[in-house]
Amino acid sequence: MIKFLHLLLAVSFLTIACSTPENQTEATSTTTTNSSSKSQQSKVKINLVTPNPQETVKMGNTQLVVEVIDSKTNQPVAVKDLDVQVSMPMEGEETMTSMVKIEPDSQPGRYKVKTNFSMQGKWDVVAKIKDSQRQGQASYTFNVK
Ligand SMILES: [Cu+2]
Repeated sequence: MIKFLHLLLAVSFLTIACSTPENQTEATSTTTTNSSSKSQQSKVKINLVTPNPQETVKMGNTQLVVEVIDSKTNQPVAVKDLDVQVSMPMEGEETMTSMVKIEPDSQPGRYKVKTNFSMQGKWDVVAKIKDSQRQGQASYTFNVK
């Protein structure tokens, strides 16, 4: 819907072209049978700290906070490379994506994710760790009003 609006948004909100995530498959393989060089990798969870998914998220600039938790110790852990993709699937059009800026929060293992929900509707946020020693992925959906 609203092609003109999208055009405008593409210009003013740093919206970048649709990028299909190259690998959506989550690592579900068992770590015990991993014969590759990845045997030193440990799994992490990426939890959403704020906002509460039940909360109403408003259109525009927003900040999410995520926390990376080591699955073994259940403790927050700082990671080298957290990647977050923010997108809105559009019917009959290319998926909208938004730029993301990630900054460490005050506590180790917590990260501020700054982005822009440039339109009302459902936005998908996919967080991924690219750290060579840790592996994890999480996705959240926000119903932006
Ligand atoms: Cu849209």
